[in-house]
Amino acid sequence: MRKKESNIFKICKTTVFYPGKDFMPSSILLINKSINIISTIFIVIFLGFVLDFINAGFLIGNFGIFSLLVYVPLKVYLFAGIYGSVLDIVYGEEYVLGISNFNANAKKFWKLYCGCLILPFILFILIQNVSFFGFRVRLADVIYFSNVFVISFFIYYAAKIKYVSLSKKGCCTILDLFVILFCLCVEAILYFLDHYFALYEYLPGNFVVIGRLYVHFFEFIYIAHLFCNYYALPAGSNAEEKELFIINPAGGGILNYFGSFFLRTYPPIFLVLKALTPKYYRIREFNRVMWHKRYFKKGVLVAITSFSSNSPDSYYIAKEFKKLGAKVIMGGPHVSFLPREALEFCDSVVVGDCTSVWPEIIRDYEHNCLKKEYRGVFNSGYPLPIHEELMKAPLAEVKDFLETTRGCKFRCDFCTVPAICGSTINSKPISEVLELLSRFKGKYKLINFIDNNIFCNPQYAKELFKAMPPLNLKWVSQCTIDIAADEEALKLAKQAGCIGLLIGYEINASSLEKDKKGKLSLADKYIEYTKKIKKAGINIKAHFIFGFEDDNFLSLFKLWIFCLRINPAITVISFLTPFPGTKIYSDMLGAARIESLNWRNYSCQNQVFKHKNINSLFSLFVYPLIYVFFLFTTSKVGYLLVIIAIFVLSFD
Ligand code: B12
Repeated sequence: MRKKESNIFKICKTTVFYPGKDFMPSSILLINKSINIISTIFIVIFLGFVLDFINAGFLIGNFGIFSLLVYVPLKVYLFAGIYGSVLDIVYGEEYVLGISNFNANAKKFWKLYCGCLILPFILFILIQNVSFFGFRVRLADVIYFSNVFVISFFIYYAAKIKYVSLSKKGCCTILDLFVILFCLCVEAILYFLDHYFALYEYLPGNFVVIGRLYVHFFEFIYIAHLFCNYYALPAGSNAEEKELFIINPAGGGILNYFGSFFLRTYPPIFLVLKALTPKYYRIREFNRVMWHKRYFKKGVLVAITSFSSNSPDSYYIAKEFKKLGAKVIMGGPHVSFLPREALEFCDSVVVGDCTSVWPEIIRDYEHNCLKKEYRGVFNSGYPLPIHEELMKAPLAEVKDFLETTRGCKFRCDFCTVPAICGSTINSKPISEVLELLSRFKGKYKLINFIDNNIFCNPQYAKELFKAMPPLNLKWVSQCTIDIAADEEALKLAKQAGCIGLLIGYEINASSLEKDKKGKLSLADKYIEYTKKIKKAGINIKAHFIFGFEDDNFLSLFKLWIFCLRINPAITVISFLTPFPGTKIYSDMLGAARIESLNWRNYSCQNQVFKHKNINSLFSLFVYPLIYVFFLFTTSKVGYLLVIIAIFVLSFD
């Protein structure tokens, strides 16, 4: 006869220890889901940490109680935005926490958090001179308790909604309560360790503060789940709906990986696909996200854009979606040259431009007859639907897809553009460019043209520059240095608002690469042309490449001296990378010189091929130092960063 089990044990049995129908008890799943969500909003935790850090480390010390005038509004914005966005994520309204919906949510819920954050401070002012067990309450304590207060207020607010109460059966298991209490305790312990035993003096970078914030937000999301599971699904979200997931996975290489979250621009391809996809598709965008398995979904169409350095992430995501039965299409400058490799992971590949084939792909998808490969016409110009989409899409998205020409007059053997665009140079109708730019007038101070080379069609460029002054826009773009040979073009560019050009110098005047034809043969004129561009009042972001045939550490030193003479606004030194589709890729492959085909390393920051003078292991450790050394010692921005660093470090 089985022994009569006590209540607690029964509950634990059902919720934790004994596998019921679903192996994983709801709480464990909830913990897992909450960790998933929290890591997609890591940027907010980081912002919360920076806010607390600046407040505790600077504002309070210098402005005392007045620091609250800065701290509280920012904290309200952060919590209100998080609160609303967690609800969005839990309901499936949004998959990813985007800045746009974050702002919208902050506006929606700020009053709620204004109340709960101000209350503790009023209390503080009242109990200023009171001490508890010999501890005098300090402002920092109040800041901490305000966080706990937020959680408790969140519970009250959610419980206030009649539909749901903690006591409702199945709403909250013992384990859930244990998880919440456990987190609150961990938070309290971390707080006291931090504040009363100065743990931060032992641990670098205040891990304790960010750890405490992480736990704090975890609680937040965990409780959000507990309540939201019982809300009715919002109107309008139906399962029949056709969904298109557009994904731009994070790039490879440390700089690119974190750059992907903080600095990444809005991928132009997203706007192209949105313009060409029928409006009855619900489109979900994944650009600046740390990918998580909770994003995988069956029954959807998935479009993944990949260049070499993010292709391993792209392949992993494609494979997992395909396993679920979703249909996966890939495209971009990497898979266009290695379609067979991509087809091992996805259903279809678009080689070249998708504008001419995407409507056919949608049709084939809806008739369940997708082909393995779709050959788009490379560089197929600027179809009107895309311009129309750009004319109505949010400026925050369009600003990263301002393109006047596509293609380049040079055919450098390390660049993919000649293979992507062929010898044709496509110029967008100037009327369309001006119409689009007029949307930015008075709204954006600075815009960026993504042209590979804004001076690839000099006639067109000068005509455009002549028409731009009335827009009163400042702009930057990529350009080849031969613009300096055309005084008129340089003057017109400046009058049109050009303040900076990214110029691919690639080599210095003493490099043997200059004997090759093309833009590198201009190397002897680099100093003269640089002076002309600077004299025209245009800043230079100088890009150099290390790793050419005869490069060695002496040539690197000469390159450094050359950069000092150029003294651009920013110096960027990349490592020669044989991208698929480039001449050096096929040459090196043919000569069996490629050492690594781990595409993550194809981010211009790693040596992936054998070099007679440079050892790849050596460059692995030295390249980041070379990158920073060249930036800090040869460029104006570098000098500024050094001064700021000295200023901040001299603060202690
Ligand atoms: C704008 C641009 C950028 C922008 C934004 C790129 C983005 N997509 O988010 C910024 C400045 C951020 C950037 C950064 C880098 N870039 Co860049 N960039 C370009 C540039 C000039 C234009 C790309 C673009 O957006 N064109 C407009 C859109 C509409 O066209 P598209 O992206 O080319 O896509 C077309 C087709 O490929 C296809 N397609 C593309 N994706 C998909 C997806 C699907 C599902 C389908 C069906 C079709 C499809 O259809 C599109 C048009 O119809 C290209 C050069 C070029 N002309 O292609 C280099 C280029 C893509 N960049 C390149 C590189 C190497 C980089 C960096 C690694 C450089 C570095 N050192 O850091 C970084 C990577 C940063 C990161 N993301 O992590 C290389 C890529 C080579 C490779 N095989 O990987 C290129 C080709 C330049 C070159 N000279 O070789 N870049």
